[in-house]
Amino acid sequence: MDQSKAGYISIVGAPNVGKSTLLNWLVGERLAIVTHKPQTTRNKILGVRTENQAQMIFLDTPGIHRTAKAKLNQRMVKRAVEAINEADLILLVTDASKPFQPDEEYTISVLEQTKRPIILIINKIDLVSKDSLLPIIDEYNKRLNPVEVFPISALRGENMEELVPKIIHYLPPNPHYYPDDTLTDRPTRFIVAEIIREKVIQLTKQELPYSTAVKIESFKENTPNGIIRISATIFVERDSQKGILIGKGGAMLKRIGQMAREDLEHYLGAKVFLELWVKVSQDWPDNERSLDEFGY
Ligand SMILES: Nc1nc2c(ncn2[C@@H]2O[C@H](COP(=O)(O)OP(=O)(O)OP(=O)(O)O)[C@@H](O)[C@H]2O)c(=O)[nH]1
Ligand SMILES: [Mg+2]
Repeated sequence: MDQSKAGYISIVGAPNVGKSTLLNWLVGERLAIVTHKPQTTRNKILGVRTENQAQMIFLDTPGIHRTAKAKLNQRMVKRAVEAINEADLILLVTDASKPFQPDEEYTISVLEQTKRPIILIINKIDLVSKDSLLPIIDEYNKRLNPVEVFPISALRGENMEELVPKIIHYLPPNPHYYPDDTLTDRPTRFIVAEIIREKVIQLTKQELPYSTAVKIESFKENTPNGIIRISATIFVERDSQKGILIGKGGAMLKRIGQMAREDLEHYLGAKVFLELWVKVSQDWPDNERSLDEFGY
């Protein structure tokens, strides 16, 4: 019989490179929200995949970035650095379609301090030609000495099946840490709040995506008609943002609610009644107590 293996695999990289898309593919469920805007993920999100004797415990992380702007950003980067230190194996994700960015330079400088094995994932190869990959591989080989290099498309699932056996190869011998049918340690309420936040990010512009946090006020499952009743508050930083989020005659909030409800019904497999509120929490991204309250 094969030996039991288990380990933590941290998915790290600059913002917007496709870390959450990769996590969702690896676990076969949508655990992390995905948007076209950078700095979408704010927490460490654990996703478990168990294949026979091997248990892979993935940690999706916020994009590593330099701006020390708000306390929220500092906490986000701290979470990612923690995940690097907790990992048995690191999946470093980079975006092949973009020129080398300062945030990637910063990510490399953080990773230079770790002795843990790194698999370099060059993502979004569907957007580029093959020969543009060589300079990227060269640059990373010089700096970090990755144990493997994988050009993939997380969006299209290209080259991804080969990745899983490689990950298993680098896992240490360990008993499984979680029951084999575990998917995540995040409660349903967390994913529900994130799905609502995803819609806010997708539908709003400028600084608003970065100024919103979602808190689930109530989640009632066992109603007589089988409808799940969810009440949530979307927090913004300033009064002026509240008006924009609600929109003319409530149009924007209604669209957010509609899109979120459709997704939630799909995710929860039940009819959903969703009630949304908007409140101002003055400058919350810089307020430690608010960050604690919102789970950051
Ligand atoms: N074309 C293409 N787009 C991709 C691929 N993988 C991810 N994307 C897109 O890239 C954007 C960012 O993806 P995410 O998975 O949210 O990226 P992330 O690294 O988790 O971003 P943060 O959480 O903000 O750090 C989304 O619009 C994805 O659909 C890919 O392989 N090809
Ligand atoms: Mg993400």
